[in-house]
Amino acid sequence: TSPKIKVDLDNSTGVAVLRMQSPPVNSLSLDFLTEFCINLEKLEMDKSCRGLIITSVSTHTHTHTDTDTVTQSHKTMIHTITPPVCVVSQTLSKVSSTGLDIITLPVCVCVCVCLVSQTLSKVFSAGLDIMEMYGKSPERCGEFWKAVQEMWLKLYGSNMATIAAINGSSPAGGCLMSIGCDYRIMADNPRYSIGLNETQLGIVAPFWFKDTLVNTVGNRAAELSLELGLLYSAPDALKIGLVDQLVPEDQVLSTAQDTMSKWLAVPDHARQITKSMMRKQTIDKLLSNREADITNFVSFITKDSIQRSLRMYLEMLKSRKA
Ligand code: CO8
Repeated sequence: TSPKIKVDLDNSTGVAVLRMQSPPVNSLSLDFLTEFCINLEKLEMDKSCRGLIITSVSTHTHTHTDTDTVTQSHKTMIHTITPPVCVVSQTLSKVSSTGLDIITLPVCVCVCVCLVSQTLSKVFSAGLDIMEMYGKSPERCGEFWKAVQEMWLKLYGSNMATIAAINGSSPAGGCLMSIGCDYRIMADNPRYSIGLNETQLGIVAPFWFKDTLVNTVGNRAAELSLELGLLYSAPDALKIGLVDQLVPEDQVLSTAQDTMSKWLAVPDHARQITKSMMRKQTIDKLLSNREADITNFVSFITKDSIQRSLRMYLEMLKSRKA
């Protein structure tokens, strides 16, 4: 199977970019989480790596040639074109760079290479893979949950400076991954949402999800957000401090790179000790309750009523599509 994660470490800056590339929605399956943790561990041990940016991308390459009038699918595509690799007709590039009065575009000829697939470009991560929690044996559920814990422990406790470059929706486990980082930059697109929406699925975010959210947005916002299972649009997420900054979609990664240089200007040891001082208590709480947390998860998720909730949620996802 092809890798679900691609890591590029720039030795001159000491910054690694980890791209999630598991279509259609970067859901966190056991395989994905295992690969994620292996990559994180490698970077953690590599003394030349000081900063980590996590983002979503697909290697899907879309080549398109057309002589027709611009259609809806062209419009969608234009949004996802990454400028450096986009070769388009004069008219099209002009219009797309001015922010898009594309409805009035005339007949055009275009040849474009999209770096980001249409499905994946809308999603940072859809969170835990629901199929890993539905109809699985208790043993398998336990193994899966251990991998979820491991992902969070490694990320939340990382010595690297970590930035989430959130270039799409990021519900539930995707949000957990984002708030596990030191800083969050999200695409300024009101269609993208982020939050811990577990209650909407009829399940309960565990205490360490809750603790991470409280540490990020404070008790009251966390309480509202968890009880109602709220998914915040990017602008609303900024308002409550769930993300730190919004930037135009095509600048998410470059802003993360710029921001990272500020984080890396702080001496590593001072930043790391401070980070540990802020996060250690939360991490220790899970470390000392790890087995009990796995047992809780397994007995909760395998309950008939919870399985029914998950089935209904999956059906809702499918029907929404239809
Ligand atoms: N897991 C598995 N499959 C998924 C998931 C997921 N989390 N999300 C989407 N999919 C599937 C869809 O069913 C669909 O499958 P198919 O193509 O076979 O119909 C495919 O991925 C594409 O999905 P969409 O068509 O919905 O794609 P969109 O681009 O329209 O939307 C979204 C993308 C916004 C990400 C949307 O898919 C969505 O909202 N997904 C659900 C996200 C969600 O609610 N995740 C919660 C997971 S639970 C979790 O992370 C924490 C659980 C903590 C457990 C605690 C228990 C004690």
